Amino acid sequence: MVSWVRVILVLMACFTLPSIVECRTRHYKFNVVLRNKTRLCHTKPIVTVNGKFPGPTLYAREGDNVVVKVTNHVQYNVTIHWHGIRQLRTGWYDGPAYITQCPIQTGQSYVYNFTITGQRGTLLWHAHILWLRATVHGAIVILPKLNVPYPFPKPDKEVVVILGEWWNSDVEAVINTAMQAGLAPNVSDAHTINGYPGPLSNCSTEGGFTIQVESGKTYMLRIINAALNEELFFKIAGHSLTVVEVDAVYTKPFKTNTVLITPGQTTNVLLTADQGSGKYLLASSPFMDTPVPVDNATGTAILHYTGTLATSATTFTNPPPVNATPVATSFTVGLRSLNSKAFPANVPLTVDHSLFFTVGMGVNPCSTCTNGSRVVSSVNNISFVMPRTALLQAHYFKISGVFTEDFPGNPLNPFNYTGTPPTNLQTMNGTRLYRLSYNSSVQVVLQDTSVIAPENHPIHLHGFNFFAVGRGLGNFNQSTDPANFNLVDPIERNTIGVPKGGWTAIRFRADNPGVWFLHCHLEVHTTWGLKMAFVVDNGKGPNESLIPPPSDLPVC
Ligand SMILES: *[C@@H]1O[C@H](CO)[C@@H](O)[C@H](O)[C@H]1NC(C)=O
Ligand SMILES: *[C@@H]1O[C@H](CO)[C@@H](O)[C@H](O)[C@H]1NC(C)=O
Ligand SMILES: *[C@@H]1O[C@H](CO)[C@@H](O)[C@H](O)[C@H]1NC(C)=O
Ligand SMILES: *[C@@H]1O[C@H](CO)[C@@H](O)[C@H](O)[C@H]1NC(C)=O
Ligand SMILES: *[C@@H]1O[C@H](CO)[C@@H](O)[C@H](O)[C@H]1NC(C)=O
Ligand SMILES: *[C@@H]1O[C@H](CO)[C@@H](O)[C@H](O)[C@H]1NC(C)=O
Ligand SMILES: *[C@@H]1O[C@H](CO)[C@@H](O)[C@H](O)[C@H]1NC(C)=O
Ligand SMILES: *[C@@H]1O[C@H](CO)[C@@H](O)[C@H](O)[C@H]1NC(C)=O
Ligand SMILES: *[C@@H]1O[C@H](CO)[C@@H](O)[C@H](O)[C@H]1NC(C)=O
Ligand SMILES: *[C@@H]1O[C@H](CO)[C@@H](O)[C@H](O)[C@H]1NC(C)=O
Ligand SMILES: *[C@@H]1O[C@H](CO)[C@@H](O)[C@H](O)[C@H]1NC(C)=O
Ligand SMILES: *[C@@H]1O[C@H](CO)[C@@H](O)[C@H](O)[C@H]1NC(C)=O
Ligand SMILES: [Cu+2]
Repeated sequence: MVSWVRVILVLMACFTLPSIVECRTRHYKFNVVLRNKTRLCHTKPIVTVNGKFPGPTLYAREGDNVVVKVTNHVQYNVTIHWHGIRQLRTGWYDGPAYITQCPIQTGQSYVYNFTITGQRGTLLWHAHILWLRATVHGAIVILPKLNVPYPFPKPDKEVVVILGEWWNSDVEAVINTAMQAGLAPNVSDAHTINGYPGPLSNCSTEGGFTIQVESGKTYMLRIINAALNEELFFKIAGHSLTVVEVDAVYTKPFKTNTVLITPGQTTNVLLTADQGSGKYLLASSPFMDTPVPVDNATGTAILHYTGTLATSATTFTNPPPVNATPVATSFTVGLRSLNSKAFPANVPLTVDHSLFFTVGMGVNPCSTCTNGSRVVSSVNNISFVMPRTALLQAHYFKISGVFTEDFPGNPLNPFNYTGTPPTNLQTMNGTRLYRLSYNSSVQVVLQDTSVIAPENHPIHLHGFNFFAVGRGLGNFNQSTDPANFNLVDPIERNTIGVPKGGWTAIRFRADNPGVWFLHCHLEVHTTWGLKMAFVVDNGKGPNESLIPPPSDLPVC
């Protein structure tokens, strides 16, 4: 009897929030459905998971097996990416369409099944096809293993804060129109916090997100940037924030008034409710230090002290100017890995593959486009062409003709990347991959170019965390810059902003066999071709090979 009660308790607990009961497997059902939502006084159908915007939070503990059955009830092809989850040997469940899987077509289902190994903190899940992630996204909360404390004082309460965007138009129409014209797409109409533009929106029927706090208590905000196209500043009037974790990696506590968070990044901050009472504005605003159009509306929410009258005035805060490079830089360079005994920073100290990738724009001819040309993006001058067969299947089943393994490790035609651009701005097209042997150590210098205009690019690597060992403005100099690398406690993460007109050096160990996407997390740049992939060989030992594909893997 007692054991049955326990079994029922375990099952109940494993379908809901993590509790005192230990779970090994957590099951979720994601139904992808259309729902009408109203924001900015404007109603339109959006693609959602389970009808929610943002979608449901996925809770797990480090070490758990997570099983999510995704069923597609909309007219679009769908895939879901578990952004930042290592997916050790389970690349079939990573999610980017045509990279690790064919899409889940209308009426079909696919069961994602992965184990969370060596990670704890906040990540996000999102659609990884078309521009669906504008509305198909949600939080992944990975608690430490049972009875393992945080390496900082336990907060009294935790709150998920998802920063996003809202378009009054259909997002697929926005990008399709832009691609036909060969021009930049429209920017969003509002920034949102947990789905709402907030109390400053001029639409009186708008709700907004409110965090209720009690004076003297400490809160942990799990902040996620789920926006498509904009890096964001986040701040709270009258309160400072202490960063303790980014991209599910603990950091040295870092106190700041303003957080910078790029699309795809996550940041846990501690907030002490150190004011006696009142209402304080939370603000989410864009960071863009290149003069291109941005949605400059500020997304807002309210920090509300218990006992404060709803009618009392809100303390406001001015967001940094949109081009506040110094604010962005001081945040970025202030972050360090915790690098404690329990959570060491295992930075590769030697380099087997030393790669240099330019990231930036290009212009290709297009006779049907508005201007006779189209804006494109590239890595090492190659605009990545999406295959029709998923790359991981092609790799595993040795299907030829889908990709080549000749992605150049260095630019074919070096130029002054941050000086006057070459006169010929055209790019090559190709589905080229770079091959890495198992467990080799890799350094990639990501160098922005000034083609069209220098711009900050948040680059995301699938399947790995990397260490951001160096950063600078201008052109990377191989003979002088490596001497200044931080190989002791550099920040470890899965997405990093390459500074405008500068470079960032990352290092990782290729200990995860499969095919792994690297791309700009500004969706417009990904669409334009700023993406490539690594193919990582199997190792020789046990547990060093990609697992066989599941029987329900979608086909193209
Ligand atoms: C959204 O609302 C419109 C107008 O009321 C209605 O025609 C449509 O069926 C609704 N769509 C969804 C997905 O609920
Ligand atoms: C108020 O909202 C309407 C409807 O979204 C919009 O057209 C208008 O520009 C907004 N005005 C201001 C001042 O934000
Ligand atoms: C998930 O994968 C594990 C390991 O491959 C396997 O044992 C388990 O049966 C799978 N679960 C589901 C629900 O497919
Ligand atoms: C883009 O914005 C312009 C100007 O606001 C608007 O007229 C147009 O309909 C928008 N295009 C799409 C595809 O939403
Ligand atoms: C926001 O952008 C619009 C259009 O790009 C511009 O007219 C307006 O001045 C900007 N507002 C601010 C506060 O920068
Ligand atoms: C069209 O091309 C010209 C010349 O390259 C450029 O100056 C202009 O900005 C382009 N127009 C748009 C809308 O991009
Ligand atoms: C590259 O261009 C920049 C900006 O014009 C210039 O300052 C720098 O000296 C150039 N570097 C080289 C190596 O020519
Ligand atoms: C990029 O490739 C195109 C097409 O082959 C070529 O015309 C152009 O010169 C290349 N640019 C650079 C910087 O390599
Ligand atoms: C790449 O494809 C575009 C069309 O998308 C074309 O305009 C361009 O010429 C192609 N470049 C090469 C080098 O083939
Ligand atoms: C990978 O390489 C590191 C550094 O050389 C080594 O410590 C580790 O044992 C290797 N792992 C495997 C699985 O070979
Ligand atoms: C790198 O720096 C050294 C020393 O300052 C300088 O001599 C060299 O020209 C630089 N190389 C490049 C490519 O800028
Ligand atoms: C969905 O994906 C399949 C497989 O790649 C493809 O054949 C089909 O055209 C796609 N459907 C849509 C609506 O894009
Ligand atoms: Cu970019």
